[in-house]
Amino acid sequence: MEKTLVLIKPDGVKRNLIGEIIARCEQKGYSVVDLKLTSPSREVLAAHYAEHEGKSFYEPLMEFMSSGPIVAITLQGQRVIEGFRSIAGTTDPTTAAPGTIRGDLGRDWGTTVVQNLVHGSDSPESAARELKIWF
Ligand code: IDP
Ligand code: MG
Repeated sequence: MEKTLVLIKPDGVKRNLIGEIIARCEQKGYSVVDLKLTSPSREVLAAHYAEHEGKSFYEPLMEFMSSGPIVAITLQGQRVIEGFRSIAGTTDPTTAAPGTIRGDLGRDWGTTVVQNLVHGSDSPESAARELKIWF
């Protein structure tokens, strides 16, 4: 069965949205098969966001992702990679569709890096790579 990495980013944990976000995954029909609250090292974050190294928002992103604990989840189900991206919504929470996690629960807080509550792997290759980094 397909698995994806979901992260509840530090903004989601600080805003006490862990339950709400997991509930949306479960209500969709996906199963949490592994879960931990973790404060990742710089090495873990650098590996996770290797594709963004050198971009203007890279350092703010690393700082943001180090600003508090993260919930890491292995989520399972048929087509869960695509399905979680769909319920998460697009990257920018201001314009993410209502009904999505980012669209309903997120907004622009005036920060350099977009704070958008969750991460979800974007392909089978990313999911395999990222799950190995976090679990
Ligand atoms: P995704 O999380 O929707 O897959 P990515 O392009 O992989 O988006 O970017 C990773 C994270 O970096 C985003 O979730 C967001 O927090 C941040 N980010 C992406 N693009 C920008 C940008 O243009 N400005 C500021 N922050 C960004
Ligand atoms: Mg991404």
